[in-house]
Amino acid sequence: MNMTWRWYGENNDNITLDHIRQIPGVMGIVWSLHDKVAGEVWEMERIQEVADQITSKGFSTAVVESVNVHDDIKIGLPSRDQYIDIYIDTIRKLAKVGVKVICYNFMPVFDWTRTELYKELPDGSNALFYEKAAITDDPRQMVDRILEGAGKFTMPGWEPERLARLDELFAAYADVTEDKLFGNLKYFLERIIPVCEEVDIKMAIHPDDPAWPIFGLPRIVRSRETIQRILDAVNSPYNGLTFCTGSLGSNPENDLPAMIREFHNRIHFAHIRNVKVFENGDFIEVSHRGKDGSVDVPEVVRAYYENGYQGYVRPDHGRHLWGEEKNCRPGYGLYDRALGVMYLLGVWDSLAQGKGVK
Ligand code: CS2
Ligand code: MN
Repeated sequence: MNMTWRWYGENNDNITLDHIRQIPGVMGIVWSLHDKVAGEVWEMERIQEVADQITSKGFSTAVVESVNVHDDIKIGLPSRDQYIDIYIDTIRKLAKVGVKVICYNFMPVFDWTRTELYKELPDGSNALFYEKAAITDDPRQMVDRILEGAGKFTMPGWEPERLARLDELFAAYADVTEDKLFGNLKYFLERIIPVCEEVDIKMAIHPDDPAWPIFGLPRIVRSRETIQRILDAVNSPYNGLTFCTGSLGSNPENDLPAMIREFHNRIHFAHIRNVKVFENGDFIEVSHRGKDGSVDVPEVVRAYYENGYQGYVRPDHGRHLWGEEKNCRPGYGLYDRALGVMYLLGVWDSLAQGKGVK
């Protein structure tokens, strides 16, 4: 288990590399060029600059999250080829600074979707919340609420310029069915995976969050069956997964430890977080501790441990604690994620010492 931490870059995150150095066990930084919108060229100098910042503090640069996929690729427009060429160019450049895994998603229009960013938990902390009944037919309401809550930071997938064109985007996806979206993913993978094999970078698709279709948009990475279909579409270890227990765990039908046991050879990046799913299907993000939510986190870690998992791991979203929501990124505060690292390593270390932690 190679522990990492997602960092948004200098002047783009309230947490610094020096803070991260003080969290025990973190070996690598999960990074990106966050000012780049999907389809933009990543200049080598910019890549090198961030990679140098990271390595100068003793961290590995091995994981990039995300290189976002342009909507034209997901929609399957003729212009997709030019955007795939740019994607390939970025893959090749990232290989030069030691990148081994690229996390990406193939969700139409939105990345993760929530109805509230600061929902209070019984202990007085607050966290990202999804209320099924608050998702109406009109996504505009939700978008405005999220953008307002994000404060000074631009969140990946929630770029205001892009979301200003919401109607246009929805219209472009109008005839993109689940099968068509899957076909477009396959087309994309067939072009990029040979390059990944050549430069030794593993692609790791992130599941849809939440794990069901919303606003009539298809979602194709949401269950055991849909994941199997993607892995089979291009059957190479370089076509792999980011296994996010928070995203997949939003649907209690997903048996997460069983899926890890089944797919571990193709999991290159593990996002571990906990969600509490209510009977009506609403869910809220909670601490990483298994007992606090619906995800059996110790069993998740055990499934990795027992399969000799050596890939990258990070705590995913955390709650906002001790008032930090005033200046941190939603879901990406310091405290709960640091507690998460320690919890995950605690479970792992106990297993490694043969003590079992049922
Ligand atoms: C994050 C995602 O919320 C999450 O689980 O890990 O937003 C993730 O960064 C993207 O979907 C990857 O492209
Ligand atoms: Mn995730």
